[in-house]
Amino acid sequence: KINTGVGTDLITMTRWVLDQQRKVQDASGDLTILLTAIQFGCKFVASKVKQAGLINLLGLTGSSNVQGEDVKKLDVLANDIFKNALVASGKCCFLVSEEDERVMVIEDPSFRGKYIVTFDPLDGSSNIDCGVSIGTIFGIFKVHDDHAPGSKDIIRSGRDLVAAGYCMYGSYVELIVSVGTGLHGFTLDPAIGEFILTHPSIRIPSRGKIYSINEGNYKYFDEPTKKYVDSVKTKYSARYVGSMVADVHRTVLYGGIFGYPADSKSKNGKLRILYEVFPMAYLVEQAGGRASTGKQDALDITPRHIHDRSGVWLGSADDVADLEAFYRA
Ligand code: AHM
Ligand code: MG
Repeated sequence: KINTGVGTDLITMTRWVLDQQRKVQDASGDLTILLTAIQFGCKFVASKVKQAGLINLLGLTGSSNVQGEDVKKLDVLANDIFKNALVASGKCCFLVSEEDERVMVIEDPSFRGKYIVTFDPLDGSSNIDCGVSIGTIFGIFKVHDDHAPGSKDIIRSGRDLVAAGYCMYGSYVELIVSVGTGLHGFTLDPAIGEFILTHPSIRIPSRGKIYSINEGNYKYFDEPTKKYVDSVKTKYSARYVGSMVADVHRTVLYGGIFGYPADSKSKNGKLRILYEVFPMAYLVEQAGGRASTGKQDALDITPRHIHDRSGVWLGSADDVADLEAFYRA
């Protein structure tokens, strides 16, 4: 090989997905096309996030989303960007977005495909206005029967995911994905506009030294959560961004535990099963970590409604096991 002093054989995400596709079940190229659309959405949103402070995208639109929370302009934009990109891919039949109360059904047969994408287009809304890391989270399911897609394809266990990922818009832009063959990280090279494989086969340390939870909710925590938090606070460091993508990303790279449990204020937790809990649980498991409600594996939940929530703990396998022990005691 000629040594030019710079890397000339970069593994872009598209190249990597094509490689994976030769190894996994989907040999049609459809998943590759779908992931290309998602990459495009992430790059588009990343550029808007960067400009947000300058071009007056910040602030409220005056409307609220289906959970009754204020919607920021950037959330709306990100939602539109991802919906347009996903529909245009021609590989989806249903889209479930945090920002839309109803499932988006792709009726046009020429644009309809076999995948269901669940996504939170811009998570971490409380951090948008101050320029702290935010992200996109997505999960991908496949319909049972191409000819008769229905609600049974959407309301299902997390074990049925065929792929998932998140993109963090932080001090750098990182797209973390799994298609069921481990967890891999790609960093956006802004100069060439490509996601480059920088973190192949990520493994979460089996034990960490960081706990990440909104301790301002302590008085609402149930007894096992209080006891667990009390047990780690004397020996671990506390880190909490308040953006799930940033908190999970740190947990994936450094180890430790992230939790947003169900408590007396948020009876079912805060995070949504289909597009927050499931994708993150899947990704963490792909890296050798664990995700649990405290009582069962998070991927084994089956939601009843598309916007259902659940408590979740995820991260290093030994740390999650410690937490679960408090629930069994
Ligand atoms: P959002 O979808 O409105 O942005 O809320 C989800 C976010 C997560 O990113 C984060 O883990 C959590 O809410 C933080 O909640 P809190 O501010 O209650 O600690
Ligand atoms: Mg969210």
